[in-house]
Amino acid sequence: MNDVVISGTGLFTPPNVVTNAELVEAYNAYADKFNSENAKAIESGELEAISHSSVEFIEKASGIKQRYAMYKEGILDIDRMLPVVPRRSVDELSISAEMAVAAAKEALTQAQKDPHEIDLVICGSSTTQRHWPAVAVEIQQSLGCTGYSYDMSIACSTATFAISNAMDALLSGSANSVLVVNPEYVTPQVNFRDRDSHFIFGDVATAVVLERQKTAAEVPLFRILDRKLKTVFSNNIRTDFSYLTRAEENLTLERFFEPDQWFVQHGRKVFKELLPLVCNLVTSQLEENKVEISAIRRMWLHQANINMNQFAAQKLLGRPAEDGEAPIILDDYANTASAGAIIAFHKFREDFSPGDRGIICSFGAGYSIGSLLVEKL
Ligand code: CO8
Repeated sequence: MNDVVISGTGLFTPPNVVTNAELVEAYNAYADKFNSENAKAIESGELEAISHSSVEFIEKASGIKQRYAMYKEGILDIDRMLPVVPRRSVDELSISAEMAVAAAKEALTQAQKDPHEIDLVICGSSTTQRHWPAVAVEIQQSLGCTGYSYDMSIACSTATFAISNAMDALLSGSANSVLVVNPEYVTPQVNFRDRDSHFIFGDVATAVVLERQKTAAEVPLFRILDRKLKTVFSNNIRTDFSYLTRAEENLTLERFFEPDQWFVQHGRKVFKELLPLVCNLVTSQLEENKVEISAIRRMWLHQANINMNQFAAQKLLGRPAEDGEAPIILDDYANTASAGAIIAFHKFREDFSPGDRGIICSFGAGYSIGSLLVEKL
């Protein structure tokens, strides 16, 4: 029998808050400056004027009220609109590792596990700090974990896909206790000059400890009854930022700041195309496991957009979700890529009783969808 359990979760919240009002004020000042500096070209029709952003739009269209940032300085400076990220020496912990280690410590404490009992660390993130050495190995060393570790990425579904990998390792016997960490240091990849997306993301890190029930301490446990993964190619959420940019012909510094080097999406298309895929996947997962939707107490959904979550929950339940059935953390954290569903699970599960079931479901770029059917033991 599959006896893989989640025995602990952790959350690291960065120290700085950036509100919608602050972001919009900076964006609008940038737009005014751009429009006045390009007045002639705009008047002649050569360039289009940039419209203002609005706090009301952001909250209504996304449900986001604020986000957290590891480094706030620079984000609101209209001549920069990027965090000022201090360069760290190779002897210091990298930013992603620092965030992950903080979340991991909470998850390990919850699971009552010593770091040396962890023999696999999977670091999953949409925004990998570097390619090698794997950040997971750095985290493994910093915590004092044994065994092996690796990095992986499948955008917003990275956490659920990483948990699925952890299950494979536990069930095959290649690991006995797994730490999955998701440091999402996303603000440096956000184009704060883009009206459609300047408000979407925030920084955070989450962590999950997984093991087999027989090794777990007497702590609240969630058994993973089933996991289901799916990917379908789409260009609607994309970044072309890569080491290849540096090797392009006719390279200039400006090239690194062109639109395709940032996060880019066609939000409406994503909304329309991804939701049916998500609902079909969860519905078929429940059918395959002979679980009625009425037996699902909570859905910890990916946190990209409040309207999207309400739509998905209503479609699956056949009625609007009631309080607590599909909790939202977007207002506080914004979209934190792969960490969103795990933040919701971390914050909203204490009221579960033995036998209660829920779904942790992520969805995002790729497209990628990962759904975990869990039961409180
Ligand atoms: N202020 C005021 N008005 C605005 C603004 C703004 N900031 N932005 C757009 N508008 C205007 C538009 O111009 C448009 O005006 P008009 O009707 O006159 O043309 C109007 O508002 C409506 O625009 P939209 O149709 O685009 O607005 P929507 O209601 O669709 O909301 C959203 C836009 C919020 C983007 C919405 O479409 C959405 O959230 N869609 C789902 C997106 C999604 O789930 N994406 C997943 C992304 S996460 C992921 O997988 C990425 C992982 C990688 C992470 C990397 C991190 C950097």
